[in-house]
Amino acid sequence: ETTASVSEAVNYTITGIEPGAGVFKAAENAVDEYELEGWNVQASSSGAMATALGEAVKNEEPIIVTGWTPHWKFAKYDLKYLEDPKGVFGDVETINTMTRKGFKDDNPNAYKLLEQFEWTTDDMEAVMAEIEEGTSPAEAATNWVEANEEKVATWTEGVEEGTGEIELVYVEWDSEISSTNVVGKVLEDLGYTVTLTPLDNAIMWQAIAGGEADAMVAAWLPATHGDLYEQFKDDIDNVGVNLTGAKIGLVVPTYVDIDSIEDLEA
Ligand code: PBE
Repeated sequence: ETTASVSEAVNYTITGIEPGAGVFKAAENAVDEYELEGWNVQASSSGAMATALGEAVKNEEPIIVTGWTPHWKFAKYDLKYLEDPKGVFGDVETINTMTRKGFKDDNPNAYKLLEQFEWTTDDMEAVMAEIEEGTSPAEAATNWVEANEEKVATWTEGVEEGTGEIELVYVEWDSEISSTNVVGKVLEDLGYTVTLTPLDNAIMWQAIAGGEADAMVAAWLPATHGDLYEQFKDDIDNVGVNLTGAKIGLVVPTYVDIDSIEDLEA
């Protein structure tokens, strides 16, 4: 397979996800930066992208998707990131926790839990894999919390039980479905009534900055959500890192015979 045939076979299309996602915007920047004239980043959803990827792998057809780590797809399929010599997709990142201003004073114990919440890509991928196999997010979160008592104990250390309502906002990306459900479960076990509200990316940030929601654990920095962080940082409380080793980029099955975004043909 020549590189031209890969470009042609995918119809000069990158299979994207929700247009509000950082990785979608970065893919559009990559089309500009690498001068991929005639290429299109197709708006879709995280679920539909995963379905399209699964179909392509089943038929051994070329496909290029907007991808990210942590994600179950790397365990399920043989995939690779395309090299990005221009650095459009940024480097290895962290996922961060943000609350509305004032949440710390209103709810010091829940805040402390959020401050102490930190896990690994393996932890997150374990929850994601169970959801991918058909377990509901709430149940997968409960199972993970029960199987990881020691780690959860480091998050709840010195945290007193509480009451009242806490609203967590998130986007329905596989990674954030997992993290938000796990944190929600731990807060529930501490006595809180927790609501999980899925939103579009920009609206999630806005909800925290405007004080309409309490917290989120879904901020990918410095690059993926860098624009939103700049826009809202003065009006939110940056609690800190909850995961290191996150990454975004263009992802292809290993049988696709190109290695770099530079191999794509205009
Ligand atoms: N993602 C998953 C998000 C952040 C988490 C990589 C799809 C994004 O691109 O904004």
